[in-house]
Amino acid sequence: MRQVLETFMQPFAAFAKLSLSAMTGILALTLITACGSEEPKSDPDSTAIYLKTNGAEKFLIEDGWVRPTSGKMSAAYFTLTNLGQDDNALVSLSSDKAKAVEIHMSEMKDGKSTMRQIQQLPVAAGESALLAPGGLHIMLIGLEAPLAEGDAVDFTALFENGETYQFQLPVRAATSP
Ligand SMILES: [Cu+2]
Repeated sequence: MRQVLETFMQPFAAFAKLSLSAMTGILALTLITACGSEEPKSDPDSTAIYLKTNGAEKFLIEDGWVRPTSGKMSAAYFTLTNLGQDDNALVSLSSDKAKAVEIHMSEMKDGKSTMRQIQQLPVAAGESALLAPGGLHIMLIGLEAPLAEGDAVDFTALFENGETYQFQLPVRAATSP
């Protein structure tokens, strides 16, 4: 009788073992999911983009955005910080969404807002350049298609030292005019 009972119990013991390991797996999955929700990507306030060379952070782009438009021109704004040890300058930009991308400066002239192209944007080591409405901005000229909120624009930036970086900015309405 004892022999029979042991044989009978064996499958239950195996089942108990299996379900314990399955539960451990479920617990691990839950932890991964919980950690995943803390990634900066899902945080709408986190807009820091690090431009790296061989793993070293060289530039930081913060609060970047592109103005939505149904026309052929738009502007991009961000704060660019030079994290490197050497002075540098943003020399040129390009984007697959626009025929030309220029660095511009807005100015008031005789009571009128005008803008002019500037050849390069210097950023000293440890310093930041602020691009914002009414001042420095990145001009997108000859847009291939309208830019709507929720879209994203890819840029390639060339710096004075010959390094190029790629980054993406979201299209969104201005938070301040
Ligand atoms: Cu402009």
